[in-house]
Amino acid sequence: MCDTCGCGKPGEHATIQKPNEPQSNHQHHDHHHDHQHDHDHTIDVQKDVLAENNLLAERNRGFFDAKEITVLNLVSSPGSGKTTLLEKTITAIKSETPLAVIEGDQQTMRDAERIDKTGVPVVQVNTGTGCHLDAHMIQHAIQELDLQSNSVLFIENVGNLVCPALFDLGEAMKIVIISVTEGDDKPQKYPHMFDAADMCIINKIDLLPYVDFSIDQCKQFALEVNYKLKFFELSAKTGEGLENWITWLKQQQKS
Ligand SMILES: Nc1nc2c(ncn2[C@@H]2O[C@H](COP(=O)(O)OP(=O)(O)OP(=O)(O)O)[C@@H](O)[C@H]2O)c(=O)[nH]1
Ligand SMILES: [Mg+2]
Repeated sequence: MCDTCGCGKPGEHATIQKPNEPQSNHQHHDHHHDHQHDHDHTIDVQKDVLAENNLLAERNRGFFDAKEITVLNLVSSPGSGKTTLLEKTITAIKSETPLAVIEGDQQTMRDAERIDKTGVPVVQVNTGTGCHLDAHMIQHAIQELDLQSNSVLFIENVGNLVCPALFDLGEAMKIVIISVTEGDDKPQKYPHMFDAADMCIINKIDLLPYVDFSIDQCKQFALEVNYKLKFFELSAKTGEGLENWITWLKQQQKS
Protein backbone atom coordinates (compact mmCIF):
# COMPACT_ATOMS: atom_id res chain seq x y z
CA MET A 1 0.00 0.00 0.00
CA CYS A 2 1.41 3.41 -0.91
CA ASP A 3 1.19 6.49 1.27
CA THR A 4 1.38 9.11 -1.48
CA CYS A 5 -1.60 8.27 -3.68
CA GLY A 6 -4.43 8.38 -1.19
CA CYS A 7 -4.28 4.81 0.16
CA GLY A 8 -3.55 6.06 3.66
CA LYS A 9 -6.79 8.00 3.59
CA PRO A 10 -9.18 5.66 1.80
CA GLY A 11 -12.31 7.27 0.57
CA GLU A 12 -11.72 10.69 2.01
CA HIS A 13 -12.98 12.46 -1.07
CA ALA A 14 -15.14 9.73 -2.56
CA THR A 15 -18.47 10.66 -4.06
CA ILE A 16 -21.25 8.24 -4.90
CA GLN A 17 -23.70 9.13 -7.63
CA LYS A 18 -26.23 7.62 -9.99
CA PRO A 19 -26.25 8.59 -13.67
CA ASN A 20 -28.59 11.51 -14.44
CA GLU A 21 -28.50 12.79 -10.86
CA PRO A 22 -27.78 16.55 -11.06
CA GLN A 23 -25.16 16.81 -8.31
CA SER A 24 -23.81 14.28 -5.87
CA ASN A 25 -25.12 14.76 -2.37
CA HIS A 26 -23.36 11.65 -1.17
CA GLN A 27 -19.96 12.94 -0.15
CA HIS A 28 -18.41 10.05 1.65
CA HIS A 29 -15.90 10.94 4.34
CA ASP A 30 -13.89 8.35 6.19
CA HIS A 31 -12.55 8.48 9.69
CA HIS A 32 -8.85 8.75 9.04
CA HIS A 33 -8.44 12.49 8.82
CA ASP A 34 -6.25 12.78 11.85
CA HIS A 35 -3.97 9.86 11.20
CA GLN A 36 -0.28 10.53 11.23
CA HIS A 37 1.45 10.20 7.88
CA ASP A 38 5.10 10.53 8.75
CA HIS A 39 7.21 7.51 7.96
CA ASP A 40 7.47 6.27 11.58
CA HIS A 41 3.77 5.67 11.63
CA THR A 42 3.22 4.41 8.11
CA ILE A 43 3.10 0.72 9.00
CA ASP A 44 0.69 1.22 11.90
CA VAL A 45 -1.59 3.45 9.87
CA GLN A 46 -1.68 0.89 7.08
CA LYS A 47 -2.53 -1.86 9.56
CA ASP A 48 -5.31 0.28 11.04
CA VAL A 49 -6.70 1.10 7.62
CA LEU A 50 -6.75 -2.52 6.52
CA ALA A 51 -8.14 -3.80 9.84
CA GLU A 52 -11.02 -1.33 9.70
CA ASN A 53 -11.58 -2.14 6.05
CA ASN A 54 -11.70 -5.87 6.80
CA LEU A 55 -14.30 -5.32 9.49
CA LEU A 56 -16.54 -3.36 7.13
CA ALA A 57 -15.94 -5.90 4.37
CA GLU A 58 -17.24 -8.65 6.66
CA ARG A 59 -20.36 -6.59 7.32
CA ASN A 60 -20.88 -6.16 3.60
CA ARG A 61 -20.34 -9.89 3.12
CA GLY A 62 -22.95 -10.65 5.79
CA PHE A 63 -25.45 -8.45 3.97
CA PHE A 64 -24.68 -10.08 0.62
CA ASP A 65 -24.92 -13.58 2.10
CA ALA A 66 -28.24 -12.81 3.77
CA LYS A 67 -29.70 -11.64 0.45
CA GLU A 68 -27.88 -14.37 -1.49
CA ILE A 69 -26.23 -11.81 -3.74
CA THR A 70 -23.18 -12.95 -5.71
CA VAL A 71 -20.61 -10.17 -5.70
CA LEU A 72 -17.77 -10.13 -8.21
CA ASN A 73 -14.98 -7.56 -7.93
CA LEU A 74 -13.37 -6.85 -11.32
CA VAL A 75 -9.77 -5.67 -10.95
CA SER A 76 -7.20 -4.77 -13.59
CA SER A 77 -4.94 -2.10 -14.93
CA PRO A 78 -6.68 0.86 -16.65
CA GLY A 79 -8.21 0.06 -20.01
CA SER A 80 -8.03 -3.74 -19.94
CA GLY A 81 -11.68 -3.87 -20.97
CA LYS A 82 -13.64 -4.17 -17.72
CA THR A 83 -16.52 -1.93 -18.77
CA THR A 84 -16.69 -3.39 -22.26
CA LEU A 85 -16.87 -6.88 -20.77
CA LEU A 86 -19.60 -5.75 -18.38
CA GLU A 87 -21.62 -4.21 -21.22
CA LYS A 88 -21.46 -7.45 -23.21
CA THR A 89 -22.09 -9.65 -20.19
CA ILE A 90 -25.06 -7.64 -18.97
CA THR A 91 -26.64 -7.65 -22.41
CA ALA A 92 -26.28 -11.44 -22.55
CA ILE A 93 -27.76 -12.31 -19.15
CA LYS A 94 -29.92 -9.45 -17.91
CA SER A 95 -33.15 -11.09 -19.09
CA GLU A 96 -32.61 -14.09 -16.82
CA THR A 97 -30.49 -12.72 -13.97
CA PRO A 98 -31.10 -9.65 -11.80
CA LEU A 99 -27.96 -7.52 -11.99
CA ALA A 100 -26.49 -4.35 -10.51
CA VAL A 101 -23.17 -2.57 -10.94
CA ILE A 102 -20.93 -0.36 -8.82
CA GLU A 103 -18.44 1.56 -10.96
CA GLY A 104 -15.19 2.81 -9.47
CA ASP A 105 -13.05 5.52 -11.07
CA GLN A 106 -11.07 8.46 -9.76
CA GLN A 107 -13.14 10.88 -11.81
CA THR A 108 -16.12 11.06 -14.22
CA MET A 109 -19.45 9.29 -14.63
CA ARG A 110 -18.42 7.81 -17.98
CA ASP A 111 -18.49 4.14 -17.01
CA ALA A 112 -21.74 4.46 -15.04
CA GLU A 113 -23.32 6.17 -18.05
CA ARG A 114 -22.19 3.31 -20.29
CA ILE A 115 -23.69 0.74 -17.93
CA ASP A 116 -26.86 2.82 -17.50
CA LYS A 117 -27.55 2.34 -21.20
CA THR A 118 -27.89 -1.41 -20.61
CA GLY A 119 -30.78 -0.68 -18.26
CA VAL A 120 -29.38 -2.23 -15.08
CA PRO A 121 -29.08 -0.28 -11.80
CA VAL A 122 -25.65 1.37 -11.45
CA VAL A 123 -23.89 3.82 -9.19
CA GLN A 124 -20.58 5.53 -9.76
CA VAL A 125 -18.04 5.92 -6.97
CA ASN A 126 -15.43 8.60 -7.69
CA THR A 127 -12.46 8.11 -5.43
CA GLY A 128 -10.78 11.49 -6.05
CA THR A 129 -7.13 10.89 -5.17
CA GLY A 130 -7.81 7.29 -4.09
CA CYS A 131 -6.55 4.49 -6.30
CA HIS A 132 -8.91 1.72 -5.14
CA LEU A 133 -12.40 1.09 -3.78
CA ASP A 134 -12.72 0.21 -0.11
CA ALA A 135 -15.39 -1.56 1.91
CA HIS A 136 -16.73 1.70 3.34
CA MET A 137 -17.44 3.04 -0.15
CA ILE A 138 -19.22 -0.18 -1.05
CA GLN A 139 -21.30 0.02 2.13
CA HIS A 140 -22.51 3.46 1.02
CA ALA A 141 -22.91 2.53 -2.64
CA ILE A 142 -25.20 -0.42 -1.91
CA GLN A 143 -27.54 1.90 -0.05
CA GLU A 144 -28.10 3.63 -3.40
CA LEU A 145 -28.95 0.39 -5.18
CA ASP A 146 -32.16 -1.53 -4.60
CA LEU A 147 -30.38 -4.88 -4.68
CA GLN A 148 -32.56 -7.89 -5.34
CA SER A 149 -32.18 -11.27 -3.67
CA ASN A 150 -30.33 -13.85 -5.76
CA SER A 151 -28.87 -11.14 -7.94
CA VAL A 152 -25.33 -10.67 -9.22
CA LEU A 153 -23.54 -7.45 -8.24
CA PHE A 154 -20.52 -6.49 -10.32
CA ILE A 155 -18.01 -4.10 -8.82
CA GLU A 156 -15.67 -2.53 -11.35
CA ASN A 157 -12.69 -1.41 -9.31
CA VAL A 158 -10.46 1.55 -10.12
CA GLY A 159 -8.00 0.59 -12.87
CA ASN A 160 -4.88 -0.28 -10.90
CA LEU A 161 -3.02 -3.58 -10.60
CA VAL A 162 -1.61 -2.78 -7.16
CA CYS A 163 -3.77 -1.37 -4.36
CA PRO A 164 -7.17 -2.99 -5.06
CA ALA A 165 -5.48 -6.32 -4.27
CA LEU A 166 -5.25 -5.33 -0.60
CA PHE A 167 -8.83 -4.23 -0.05
CA ASP A 168 -11.52 -6.79 0.69
CA LEU A 169 -14.88 -5.30 -0.28
CA GLY A 170 -16.99 -8.23 0.94
CA GLU A 171 -17.01 -9.79 -2.51
CA ALA A 172 -17.30 -13.50 -3.25
CA MET A 173 -14.26 -13.30 -5.50
CA LYS A 174 -11.87 -11.02 -7.26
CA ILE A 175 -11.61 -11.46 -11.00
CA VAL A 176 -8.42 -10.07 -12.52
CA ILE A 177 -8.54 -9.02 -16.17
CA ILE A 178 -5.37 -8.74 -18.21
CA SER A 179 -5.44 -7.68 -21.84
CA VAL A 180 -2.93 -8.97 -24.35
CA THR A 181 -1.61 -5.47 -25.04
CA GLU A 182 -0.22 -5.26 -21.49
CA GLY A 183 2.50 -7.91 -21.85
CA ASP A 184 2.51 -11.50 -20.60
CA ASP A 185 4.87 -10.75 -17.70
CA LYS A 186 2.32 -8.78 -15.64
CA PRO A 187 1.59 -11.67 -13.22
CA GLN A 188 5.27 -11.71 -12.28
CA LYS A 189 5.50 -7.94 -11.93
CA TYR A 190 2.24 -7.49 -10.01
CA PRO A 191 1.99 -10.78 -8.14
CA HIS A 192 -0.24 -9.59 -5.28
CA MET A 193 -3.15 -8.98 -7.58
CA PHE A 194 -2.88 -12.39 -9.23
CA ASP A 195 -2.48 -13.99 -5.82
CA ALA A 196 -5.61 -12.26 -4.51
CA ALA A 197 -7.70 -13.21 -7.54
CA ASP A 198 -9.82 -16.34 -7.94
CA MET A 199 -10.25 -16.03 -11.67
CA CYS A 200 -8.22 -14.48 -14.49
CA ILE A 201 -9.70 -13.23 -17.74
CA ILE A 202 -7.28 -12.73 -20.61
CA ASN A 203 -9.02 -10.15 -22.77
CA LYS A 204 -8.52 -8.66 -26.27
CA ILE A 205 -7.46 -11.96 -27.83
CA ASP A 206 -8.55 -10.50 -31.18
CA LEU A 207 -5.32 -8.46 -30.98
CA LEU A 208 -3.03 -11.48 -30.48
CA PRO A 209 -1.75 -11.41 -34.09
CA TYR A 210 -0.44 -7.88 -33.57
CA VAL A 211 1.28 -8.09 -30.18
CA ASP A 212 4.04 -10.14 -28.54
CA PHE A 213 1.95 -11.92 -25.97
CA SER A 214 2.08 -15.62 -25.18
CA ILE A 215 -1.05 -16.89 -23.48
CA ASP A 216 0.81 -19.98 -22.25
CA GLN A 217 3.59 -17.84 -20.78
CA CYS A 218 1.12 -15.50 -19.08
CA LYS A 219 -0.75 -18.44 -17.55
CA GLN A 220 2.48 -20.04 -16.38
CA PHE A 221 3.58 -16.83 -14.64
CA ALA A 222 0.15 -16.44 -13.06
CA LEU A 223 0.06 -20.05 -11.85
CA GLU A 224 3.49 -19.62 -10.25
CA VAL A 225 1.92 -16.90 -8.12
CA ASN A 226 -1.42 -18.63 -7.57
CA TYR A 227 -1.67 -22.29 -8.58
CA LYS A 228 -5.45 -22.29 -8.08
CA LEU A 229 -6.14 -19.57 -10.64
CA LYS A 230 -8.61 -20.42 -13.40
CA PHE A 231 -8.63 -18.68 -16.79
CA PHE A 232 -10.94 -17.45 -19.48
CA GLU A 233 -9.56 -16.24 -22.81
CA LEU A 234 -11.87 -13.93 -24.65
CA SER A 235 -12.46 -10.83 -26.70
CA ALA A 236 -15.03 -8.52 -25.18
CA LYS A 237 -15.02 -6.71 -28.53
CA THR A 238 -15.74 -9.58 -30.93
CA GLY A 239 -17.47 -11.89 -28.45
CA GLU A 240 -15.02 -14.76 -29.03
CA GLY A 241 -14.77 -16.89 -25.87
CA LEU A 242 -17.58 -15.00 -24.17
CA GLU A 243 -19.82 -18.05 -23.99
CA ASN A 244 -17.62 -19.97 -21.52
CA TRP A 245 -17.46 -16.93 -19.25
CA ILE A 246 -21.24 -16.48 -19.37
CA THR A 247 -21.85 -20.16 -18.65
CA TRP A 248 -19.53 -20.02 -15.64
CA LEU A 249 -21.13 -16.79 -14.46
CA LYS A 250 -24.62 -18.27 -14.46
CA GLN A 251 -23.31 -21.12 -12.31
CA GLN A 252 -22.10 -18.63 -9.67
CA GLN A 253 -25.56 -17.21 -9.04
CA LYS A 254 -26.89 -18.33 -5.67
CA SER A 255 -30.30 -19.98 -5.71
N1 LIG B 1 -9.52 -4.88 -29.60
C1 LIG B 1 -10.17 -4.93 -28.45
N2 LIG B 1 -10.42 -3.80 -27.79
C2 LIG B 1 -11.08 -3.89 -26.61
C3 LIG B 1 -11.53 -5.12 -26.07
N3 LIG B 1 -12.13 -4.88 -24.89
C4 LIG B 1 -12.08 -3.56 -24.70
N4 LIG B 1 -11.46 -2.95 -25.73
C5 LIG B 1 -11.17 -1.52 -25.91
O1 LIG B 1 -10.26 -1.14 -24.89
C6 LIG B 1 -10.52 0.21 -24.49
C7 LIG B 1 -10.75 0.24 -22.99
O2 LIG B 1 -11.91 -0.47 -22.70
P1 LIG B 1 -12.75 -0.26 -21.37
O3 LIG B 1 -13.82 -1.29 -21.35
O4 LIG B 1 -13.15 1.15 -21.22
O5 LIG B 1 -11.64 -0.61 -20.29
P2 LIG B 1 -11.73 -0.47 -18.70
O6 LIG B 1 -10.91 -1.56 -18.12
O7 LIG B 1 -13.14 -0.40 -18.28
O8 LIG B 1 -11.02 0.94 -18.48
P3 LIG B 1 -10.94 1.79 -17.11
O9 LIG B 1 -12.31 1.76 -16.50
O10 LIG B 1 -10.56 3.16 -17.59
O11 LIG B 1 -9.89 1.14 -16.28
C8 LIG B 1 -11.72 0.66 -25.29
O12 LIG B 1 -11.28 1.37 -26.41
C9 LIG B 1 -12.38 -0.65 -25.71
O13 LIG B 1 -13.14 -0.55 -26.90
C10 LIG B 1 -11.26 -6.30 -26.82
O14 LIG B 1 -11.60 -7.44 -26.44
N5 LIG B 1 -10.57 -6.14 -27.99
MG1 LIG C 1 -14.07 1.00 -17.06
